[in-house]
Amino acid sequence: MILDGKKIAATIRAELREQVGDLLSQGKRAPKLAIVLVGNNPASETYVNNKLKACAEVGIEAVKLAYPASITEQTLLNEVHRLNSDETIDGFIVQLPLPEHITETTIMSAIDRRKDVDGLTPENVGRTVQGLPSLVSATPRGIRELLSRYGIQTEGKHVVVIGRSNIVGKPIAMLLMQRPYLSLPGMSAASLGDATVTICHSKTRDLKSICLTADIIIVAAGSPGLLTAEMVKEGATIIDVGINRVDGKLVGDVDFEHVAPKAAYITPVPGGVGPMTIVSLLQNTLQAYNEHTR
Ligand code: BQF
Repeated sequence: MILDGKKIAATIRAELREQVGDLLSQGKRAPKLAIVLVGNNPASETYVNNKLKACAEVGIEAVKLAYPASITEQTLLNEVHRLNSDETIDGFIVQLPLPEHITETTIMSAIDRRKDVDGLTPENVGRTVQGLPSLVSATPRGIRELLSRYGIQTEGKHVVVIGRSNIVGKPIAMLLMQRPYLSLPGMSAASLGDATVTICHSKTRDLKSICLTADIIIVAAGSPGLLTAEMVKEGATIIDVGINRVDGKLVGDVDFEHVAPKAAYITPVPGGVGPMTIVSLLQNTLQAYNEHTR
């Protein structure tokens, strides 16, 4: 069965639109997101446009703040500080990747955790790991929401995560391992967690044997066709986080054609995790608004 992220994301946007509508009819202002974009990477521009369009659909105000690739780290830091203290902005993101001369962790660390709707500050990552209320990184939040809405349980399951990034691999592993009662606000119905998680990466030996023991495989490696059918147990659930352009086509990290027949559930690319990532950003923005607007 295909996990239809595009459809679930549309459902969640409709829910968010209602929630924002309720705020407005109570005489409150709309939530507002700012997106900082540095340089002119075409993929980043597409992602930012996806975010702006999704905000417009649910009634979240959004502004794009574009800067040349030549911006200094200090000027960008000043911009982050300005956004931290701008009371009209509920949350903001700095679109990644940043140009080589800017250190991403320096910028992320400067963001006020209450406005960190990408969930990438050390404070939010730490709070997420400790099971404290936090803003959760958008892709992991989206994956959890997708599993939850399809009623896919994780308790006692072996989850193999391929990829150890701060944005996807590390946080999704932590979240699915966590005791669910420590789980975070804004989550729907089924609580996810209590999984046994193995994190694999480019230096992992015998990835195939490890994957063959997995009930759920989450692939976030950025390597097209990495997960093949011979690595997958019959009836496994496959979550493909990869976004690669091959011959002008968008493909994931999974050899979808051959893996899909063995999988109980599988996400497509496009239309799987990607749309869930976008909608999670909107959920995080509404969460930031609700937690800090009186
Ligand atoms: C879809 C991203 C790598 C590096 C930085 C929908 C998106 C993608 C695909 C999207 C991504 C990937 C985003 C689909 C945002 C996800 O239909 O499959 C939406 O816009 N994404 C990003 O902001 O930065 C990235 C991937």
